[in-house]
Amino acid sequence: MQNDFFSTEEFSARQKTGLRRAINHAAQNSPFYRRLFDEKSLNPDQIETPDDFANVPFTTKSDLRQAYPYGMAAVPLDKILRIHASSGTTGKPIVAGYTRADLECWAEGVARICEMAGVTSKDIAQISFGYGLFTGGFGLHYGLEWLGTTVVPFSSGNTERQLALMQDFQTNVLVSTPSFAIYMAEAARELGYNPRDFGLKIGLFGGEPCSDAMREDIENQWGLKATVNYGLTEVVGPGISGECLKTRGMHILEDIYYPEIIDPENGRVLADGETGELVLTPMFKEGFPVLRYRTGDITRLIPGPCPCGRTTRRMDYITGRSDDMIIIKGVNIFPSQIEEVLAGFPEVSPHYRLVLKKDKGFIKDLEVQVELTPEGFTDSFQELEALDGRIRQRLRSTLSLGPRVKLMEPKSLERTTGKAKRIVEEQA
Ligand code: DLL
Repeated sequence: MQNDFFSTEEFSARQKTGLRRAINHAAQNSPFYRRLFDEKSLNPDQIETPDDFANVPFTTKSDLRQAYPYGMAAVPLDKILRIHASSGTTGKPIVAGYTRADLECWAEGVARICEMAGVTSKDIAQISFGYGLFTGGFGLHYGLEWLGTTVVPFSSGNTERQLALMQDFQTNVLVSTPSFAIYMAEAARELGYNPRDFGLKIGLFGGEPCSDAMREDIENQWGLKATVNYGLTEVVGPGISGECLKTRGMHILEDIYYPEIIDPENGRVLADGETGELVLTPMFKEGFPVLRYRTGDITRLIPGPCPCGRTTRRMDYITGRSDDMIIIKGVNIFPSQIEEVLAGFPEVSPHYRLVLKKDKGFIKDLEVQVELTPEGFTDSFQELEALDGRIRQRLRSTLSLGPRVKLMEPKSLERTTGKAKRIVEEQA
């Protein structure tokens, strides 16, 4: 769509107007931002350039939690047409409310993401995200409808029926988390199907990280082209960025969402190419606006143009969340580093779990539970021990720390129909 091909000047002009609009709307209509601007003695009229914008304080997950349920609203509640919420792992949920204009902007944005991934009005897309407070189901649903695609709103779970309908309805686009796509392929094989016979053409995957190993597995199993898209409830839901068919990072809808990368330690804005925490400002949100929202997601803005010709900047794949960082014996580890090591072993499946043993708030021990593939499984104790040793050694050289490794039988780790839960905490 045309906005993805704007010139740099056009983006700058739109962002300037968009940021002004976002600041004025928040400062005038959101009690949360009115108070914040007062407290910091910030005059919204003096924030004109991106440099001035760096003076606006960040908004955090904890701010949104404290505003539960309607403290972030900037319009009367009768203007809110829909509410979504994200549960997170602890504390109160985060609430997002959408006006009619917000819902339209969201749907159009998601439609752009789907189109970039090669989906057209001729396709039939099965949505295997949960429909409910989670933004995945409804977000993709209205975006795909906007594009004119036929939508099968299956929702998550009930895999056997899901597969049967996929076959009957000639679904050719699968919309789910990457881990559910892997699980469905496994379930299909168990039921005697070859996943490739379903004729899936494109996968729209999001809601959680999709490592190269997961992508390869999904593409090989289903014979489809896997694309990844990104978003979060606090800013809108899915539809903030997504891959084109070149699959070299996710194009951000920069005319709607203003991206910044900051150093998570000191909040300094980093240049394109530098890795840090993604901060987003939705520029046209009416219902529950946020300014400079700290997503917690670690990534970078990829410098240079994309070979697809779109001019929107791309963000790289999320390598971790700043709050997912595991600090053990003074060493900082991201789960994605462990995942990368495991991907180098053909004997192990993409299913793994990190068990953290905690004592008085500190992580005392890390156990990496790794599931073997049926081909990697053996009765030979010696072979298993040797594999365990090789994995441990590779982890030690990557992480500067040797966690315990526990090899698990094939299909023994729990599967989810939504986002995979990789980290489990236990009290020592
Ligand atoms: O997961 C929105 C979404 C739904 C995006 C469906 C794409 C598809 P939340 O439940 O609020 O919203 O979770 C947001 O999930 O901050 C990231 O940490 C993570 N996440 C989402 N997409 C990706 C992705 C939805 N493509 C949180 N890669 C975000 C890595 C992702 N992490």
